[in-house]
Amino acid sequence: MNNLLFMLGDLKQIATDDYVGFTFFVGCMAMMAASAFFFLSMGSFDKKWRTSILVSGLITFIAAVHYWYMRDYWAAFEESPTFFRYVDWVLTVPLMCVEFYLILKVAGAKKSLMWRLIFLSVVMLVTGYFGEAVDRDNAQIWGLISGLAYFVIVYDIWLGQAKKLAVQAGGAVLKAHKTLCWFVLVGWAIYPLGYMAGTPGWYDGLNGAFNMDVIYNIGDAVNKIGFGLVIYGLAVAASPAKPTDS
Ligand SMILES: *C/C=C(C)/C=C/C=C(C)/C=C/C1=C(C)CCCC1(C)C
Repeated sequence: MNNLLFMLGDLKQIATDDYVGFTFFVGCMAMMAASAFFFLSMGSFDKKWRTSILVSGLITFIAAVHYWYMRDYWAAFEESPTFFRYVDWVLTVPLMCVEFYLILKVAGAKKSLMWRLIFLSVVMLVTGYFGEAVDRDNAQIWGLISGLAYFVIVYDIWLGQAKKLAVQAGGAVLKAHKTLCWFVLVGWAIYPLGYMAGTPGWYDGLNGAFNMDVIYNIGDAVNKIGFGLVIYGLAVAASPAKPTDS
């Protein structure tokens, strides 16, 4: 923790063969660019979509700030910035749950749905953190509990209450909901792969062929920016065309 505070704001060089550091750097840029895009596009949408777009921008912006620090941390120590990583996730993943709620509000989604998803996501992340940082010897047990919370989220949005609301809403909302569901099922599944690459007892035999941070960085770019673009697409599809658009 002392090291952590010591190096903040320090600018370090990225070695040309440091591909992990490179993905932190590119990730940071991509998150910044996406944030600018979402924030600047907000004004052009119908009022009811602005909060959703704002949240998309907040997700990538929070990630951009964390990537800034993670990039530095990696450059200084060549060590996984696990602490920053999980602080980032514990802020941004609940915001992704809020996105589900926001788009389903038109069909009468209740706050309880949002809190349920947020709670599950926090359980998923806190147990993951324990396996990765606190109690690595039991990484498999923590990973299993985390995975269970993940499955409940997947169930809720694909088949549970959220799904019913999406069907009620129909049209562009249903379509966007479906796409977000795919992101959670396939895009989020990237993370347990990273976890297994970074904790003992899974595919140790491959001897570091996969780098946990690279996998996480790819997952973040796909999911955070992808999620935001789905919401953006929904806002475009569901906003009445202005006369000047023709
Ligand atoms: C923007 C960040 C996102 C969308 C992060 C998502 C993270 C996960 C879905 C992590 C899931 C994990 C498991 C399902 C089991 C192993 C431990 C985790 C935390 C890596």
